[in-house]
Amino acid sequence: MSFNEDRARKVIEIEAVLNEMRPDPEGLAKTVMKAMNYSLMAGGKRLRPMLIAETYRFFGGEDMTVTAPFMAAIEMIHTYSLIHDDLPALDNDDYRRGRLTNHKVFGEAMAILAGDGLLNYAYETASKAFDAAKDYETLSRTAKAMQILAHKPGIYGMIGGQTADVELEGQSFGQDVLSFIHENKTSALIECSMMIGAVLAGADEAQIADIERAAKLIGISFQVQDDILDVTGDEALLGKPLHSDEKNEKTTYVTLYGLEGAMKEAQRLSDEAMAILTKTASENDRKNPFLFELIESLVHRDR
Ligand code: GRG
Repeated sequence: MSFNEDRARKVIEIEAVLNEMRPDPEGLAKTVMKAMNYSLMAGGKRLRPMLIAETYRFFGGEDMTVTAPFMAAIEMIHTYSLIHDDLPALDNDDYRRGRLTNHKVFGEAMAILAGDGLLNYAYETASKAFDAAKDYETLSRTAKAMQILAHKPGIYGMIGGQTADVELEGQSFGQDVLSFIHENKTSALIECSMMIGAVLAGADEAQIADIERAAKLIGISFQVQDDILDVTGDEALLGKPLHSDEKNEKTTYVTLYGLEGAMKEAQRLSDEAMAILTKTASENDRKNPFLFELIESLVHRDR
């Protein structure tokens, strides 16, 4: 099976998990649940749940019932961030994942609630992992994974990065501020995903620290490529309009380094991440070729 076929099969498996764990619209609050499902089930690369599963496999994890609640939870958190990011008060975008944005379909108030609902339901969903845990060791790993899931998307992670991004819109700034924004706004969820996969598989502290460093680099490389695609991408493939950064007067890797400089930087960051993972793999006799191919594919992605 080719890498692309394997990846497509894994996306289908992740969507089955999401379908099972998403809310079932009912009662007087059913509109918010429909709005949550509208964006959650709208496609997307499913990168973050895939990174949980593949990092778990990298460290020898085999029982996918352990990872499933966290895989659904991280995609819910990611989807909430996209819904809120598209709102008129933030990027004010009309299309996402090839569909009208949440507020365009359900109205602004319901889109805010759908984002809030996904964020909260993510933790309700992840906490189901405690019910499935069969022994003390799994309970303890689940507790550690919950701590990471609480920390990385919050004020010391994604929300922190988004705060700087919003506050500095329209201003020019340098590499240090841009790094802060990317390391938090984008890398934090990639770190969260890979660290949760490692923790659930029983990785030790040194291995988790290695994964955190590699994931940070992968996240920044991913964001650099996002900046590039916002200028050079294909709207139909991306499922959202181009030139959103220019419209919002954002400083990006492309505005700072030019297109060619940004492309080189994306590859350099990804290579550095791969070197850490290769070292971790050889020192600990670990392997997962799919994880390496997935990371390499992100630098060359067109969506
Ligand atoms: C609370 C008002 C409020 C806002 C918070 C934190 C936040 C909203 C937004 C930041 C999220 C954001 C847009 C980060 C950029 C990361 C990024 C490149 C997202 C796109 O991820 P992909 O390409 O998307 O994996 P798909 O659709 O494939 O899942």
